[in-house]
Amino acid sequence: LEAMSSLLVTGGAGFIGSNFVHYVVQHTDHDVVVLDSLTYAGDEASLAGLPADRVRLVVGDVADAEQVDPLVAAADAVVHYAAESHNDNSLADPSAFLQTNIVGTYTLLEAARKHGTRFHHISTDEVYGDLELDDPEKFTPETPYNPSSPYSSTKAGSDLLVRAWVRSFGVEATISNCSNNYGPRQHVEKFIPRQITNLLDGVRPRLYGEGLNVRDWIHADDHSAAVLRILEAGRIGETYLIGADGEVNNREVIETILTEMGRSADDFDHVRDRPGHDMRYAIDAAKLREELGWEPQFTDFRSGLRDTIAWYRDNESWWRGQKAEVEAKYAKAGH
Ligand code: NAD
Ligand code: TDX
Repeated sequence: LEAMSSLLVTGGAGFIGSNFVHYVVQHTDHDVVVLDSLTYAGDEASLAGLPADRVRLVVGDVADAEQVDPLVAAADAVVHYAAESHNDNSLADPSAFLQTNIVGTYTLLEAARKHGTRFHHISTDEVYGDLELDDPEKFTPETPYNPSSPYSSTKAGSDLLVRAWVRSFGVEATISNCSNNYGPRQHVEKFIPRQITNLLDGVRPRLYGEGLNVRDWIHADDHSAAVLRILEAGRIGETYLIGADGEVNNREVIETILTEMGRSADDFDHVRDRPGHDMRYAIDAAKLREELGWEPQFTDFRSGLRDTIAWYRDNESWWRGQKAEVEAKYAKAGH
């Protein structure tokens, strides 16, 4: 990737995609075109304050070949974040997950093939299934795929399409599988923002089951830095795992949020567990660290959470409109 390139960022009005766009504007000379259909999870407000001469939003669907084709043709690289991203939604109705995650990725790959455009595919550690709490091994790029949910199975399918388009058609693609992200602008349906905004509303946090499930938390900015390194120096056809050794169980996350917000650590409720709930994710990021020299900057989870809490406190107008509908959906599912 040259120093002043034009990036097509799909899903750039969502959580991780918008953090990537902000990061690119701050840390590089690249221009960005965001392609985003502004589903319930996308918000133009997440791109507010960015320079209009460097960032342009195109509202459109990644599965719409006619719209995708000229955008991919004009880009130096595609960074593909757009997806249906929430496990609980995929359990309630998987159809949009197949359409966006599978058909959308296929549509972009076909355009990248036609125009010879560099392609980076954003994926998740959930494609590997889950680990036992006491398993000494973490996920590596060699771990066999074994997804559990409709969401993770469609992400796994999209990864396999990318691999096949590299091998069969010579598409210049890379893949990254990242662990759980946290930070500003995450939809309030997700675990950490849901609990923070519940507490701001005077509602007790909601822990699924016993809450011993472990997630490997990484700040969204560390994810963005890793993706930029892969765009600059990653080897075509390779898969890089992104993670910052941030394993914490859900109960400890809730306790940390509670104490950071001045509440007693046991001031939460246990609610119905998620069907098929993955026990533990853990990433071995040795390849990314050793080959590309990436290191995480946010290594203190409590202080990263404190900043995230402050962001939600200061930006109620960003999340308020999401909250009632999300909680109504959760009430229906017993969560
Ligand atoms: P998000 O739900 O916050 O954002 C998704 C964005 O994609 C939204 O702006 C939405 O409007 C857009 N979108 C959805 N369908 C679209 C379509 N058909 N056409 C165009 N745009 C569409 O998701 P996120 O948490 O930011 O995740 C972004 C990517 O990162 C996803 O591919 C996800 O699988 C991956 N990922 C997420 C995490 C995590 O912890 N959240 C971890 C690893 C990987
Ligand atoms: O209210 C809750 N209480 C609770 O205990 C919610 C919403 C979640 N949970 C639990 C379920 C999970 O063990 O917290 C953990 C995190 O839940 P989510 O935020 O839904 O994330 P997860 O299912 O782990 O998936 C996330 O990380 C990987 C992203 O949503 C995916 O897009 C990404 O691929």
